[in-house]
Amino acid sequence: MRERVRFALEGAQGLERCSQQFRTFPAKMQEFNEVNLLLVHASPESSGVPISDRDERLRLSIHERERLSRQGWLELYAPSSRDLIELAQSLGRPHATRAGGSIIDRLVPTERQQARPGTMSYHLGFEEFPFHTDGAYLRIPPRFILLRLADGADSLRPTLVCPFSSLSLSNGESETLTRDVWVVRGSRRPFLSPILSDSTVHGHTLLRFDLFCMKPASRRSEQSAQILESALKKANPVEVIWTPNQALVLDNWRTLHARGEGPLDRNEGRILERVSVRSGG
Ligand SMILES: O=C(O)CCC(=O)C(=O)O
Repeated sequence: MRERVRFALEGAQGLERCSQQFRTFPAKMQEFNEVNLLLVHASPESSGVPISDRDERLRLSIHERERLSRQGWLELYAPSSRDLIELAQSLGRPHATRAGGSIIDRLVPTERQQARPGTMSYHLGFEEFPFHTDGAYLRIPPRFILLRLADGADSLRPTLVCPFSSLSLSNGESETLTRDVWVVRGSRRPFLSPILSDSTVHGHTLLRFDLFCMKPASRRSEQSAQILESALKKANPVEVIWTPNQALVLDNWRTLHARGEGPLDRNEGRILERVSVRSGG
């Protein structure tokens, strides 16, 4: 049984905008005062979204940071795109996924013929997306991915979330994932990387997995994909059902996500906003 996540937003909808600066659910507003996080601001010129001049910026409470760190993902209340950017700023440095692009991507299910080469839609169209990490083609993939249902959008498709730690791999299987080498393409120069790397970012074990930009460097390395795929088949992912003003934060270095099944073979009005965040910590 998948854990189903649905937002109880009704009570939050009527909040004044000044209360919404605290972004979080009403019951958690007092936690805001606990916050004392370093903010690293995105450069406004690289964003299509205005960066706020307010003194108070939305940020994760200590309690939410702790939950994100424990679970590898977190749901949040973000009533606007600007809120999403501010939350992203509180986690690190938001950046465009493609050079010259906007800081906020709009993810719209697209049929194969119309999709940009290199994207998952190009290979899969309206189908489900398999479990992956985002930006796997980058030497250092974004640390955090923030997703939000765009204003006016609607979707019956869930996003599935699966923290690596929930896969309960044996030590031997984790070692294979750390040892087997893959060729990663999609950025300027291909490079080699294992699926689980201890050496990419000091002090972190980084998970990289996207079979559309990674190929085993040798027959032997195929074993690591089999290990991960078989563990994912048995996994019990969290199923996030999208509702208005809902946002999701993923620790992209240790949590996989997937696009769930849709009821229709066309886009039913789903638009997700996505912000990628660089952060060392
Ligand atoms: O649509 C979703 O639920 C997730 C989208 C996704 O996985 C992606 O674009 O990388």
